[in-house]
Amino acid sequence: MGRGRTSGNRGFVAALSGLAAAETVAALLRSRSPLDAISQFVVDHSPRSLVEPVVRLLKESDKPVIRGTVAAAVVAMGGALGRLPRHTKRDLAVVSAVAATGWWLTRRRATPDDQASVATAAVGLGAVSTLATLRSQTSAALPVSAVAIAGTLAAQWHLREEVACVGRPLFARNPLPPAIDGAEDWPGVAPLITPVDEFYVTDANMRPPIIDVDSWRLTVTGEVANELSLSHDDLVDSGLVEFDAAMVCVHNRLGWDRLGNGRWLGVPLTRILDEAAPTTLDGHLVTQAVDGWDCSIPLASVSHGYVVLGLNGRTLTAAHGFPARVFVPGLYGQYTGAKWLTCLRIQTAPNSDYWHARGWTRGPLHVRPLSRIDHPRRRVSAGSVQVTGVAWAPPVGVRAVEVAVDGQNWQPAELAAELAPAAWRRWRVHLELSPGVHRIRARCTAADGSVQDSVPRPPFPVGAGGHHTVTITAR
Ligand SMILES: Nc1nc2c(c(=O)[nH]1)N[C@H]1C(S)=C(S)[C@@H](COP(=O)(O)O)O[C@H]1N2
Ligand SMILES: [Mo]
Repeated sequence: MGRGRTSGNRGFVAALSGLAAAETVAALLRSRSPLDAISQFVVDHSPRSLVEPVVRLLKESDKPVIRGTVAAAVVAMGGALGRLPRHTKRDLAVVSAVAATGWWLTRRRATPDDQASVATAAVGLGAVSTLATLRSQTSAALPVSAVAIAGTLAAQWHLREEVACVGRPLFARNPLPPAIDGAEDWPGVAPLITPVDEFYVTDANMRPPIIDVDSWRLTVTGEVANELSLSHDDLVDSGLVEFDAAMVCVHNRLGWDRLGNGRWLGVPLTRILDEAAPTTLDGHLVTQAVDGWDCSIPLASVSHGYVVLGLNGRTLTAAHGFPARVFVPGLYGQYTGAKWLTCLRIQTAPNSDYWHARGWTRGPLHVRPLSRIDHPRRRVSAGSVQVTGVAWAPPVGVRAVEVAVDGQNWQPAELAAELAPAAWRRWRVHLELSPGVHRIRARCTAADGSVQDSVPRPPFPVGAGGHHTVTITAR
């Protein structure tokens, strides 16, 4: 009994310490850790039928949960191994197999600046093997576990700081006037420009790749007459254009905030493509990230797109694609271009994109007009109530928003000034609400006359549909 528990703990402690050592070393080397690499493998190999419910259930906390689950599984495996009778050769074989797998996984999707991951894997998993064979006693388990957990938390904290980094100021050739739409004092409505730290983050990466901007180049290649290799300074010096536009994730559900309205800084794609001189006109532009993630856009759809370098007056943060990304306003996020961009390739044949390979339709998938009720969401005092929200229909813009209470007729909402057709538009309506429970719905009409779809539907396969509806108790 006592012996069993002791050796069980030995396995736990060995696995925990190995993982912690790997996390800590990876954070110090600013590299991908084996834990992230295993989690990334899980993400990349999850079928769409699993991804959709996970995104729906966990929202923004999906990655910590995946990482935590993988860590728990590794530690549980260690515990199980430790529980078996001692057998040095077998333990060595198992630990070497785990190390080899970890080493292989850390090299998957590796970035040019990420070669240290090899060292990380070796060091981290070397620690596992050492610790696994250590004849650790129960009394040693507690302090070792404590140190392991502290190391891991410190490493996570270190990387969080890195990801949250605020960019340096960037300036546009055509600075826009201050973003004001007259809705500044409307209650509860989202800000006109979404602050960077509130701007949703969606990607298929466990962590943003860390990129050395001095050696970073954007190459333009494929079916072009002039191949290009542009540095960050080349792009900045070519004159940045400022533009306002909403970016929307196809996973955004009714009432969710998986979209943001940004004031972006970028170089028009047409300017770059004109210089490269494509030799085909009906080809595809493959936008590729440093880690191989890709998304292609038919050349016919890129005319109002940008290579974006900045958001809200500063360089992009790591989470939002530093140093550069492609953004074509009006296309859903997963069809709009790669963050952490490194290559633009013109092809005649379509590409098998990351999401296309996982069962999503081939792009371009256009953002469907939608409106969201921001305020109130639950309770109000009965009487006169201001209902506020945002509506979007990029790139054409919002023509009208209407609201219906308790299944009655649609009534027009007041629209705030339009910042840009591709931006979101704030709206409000004054209602008289009697005490009781009320259901309020909103719908948007785009400038091209298309009306928000009334049929409720999930994000797959063309983006969410239906009317955002809130149930309000007025007292
Ligand atoms: N390299 C890369 N680019 C990417 C993605 C990704 O997973 N990898 N996700 C796309 C998706 S699904 C969306 S919604 C937007 C999100 O951009 P944001 O995180 O800056 O809001 O980036 C797009 N670009
Ligand atoms: Mo997305």
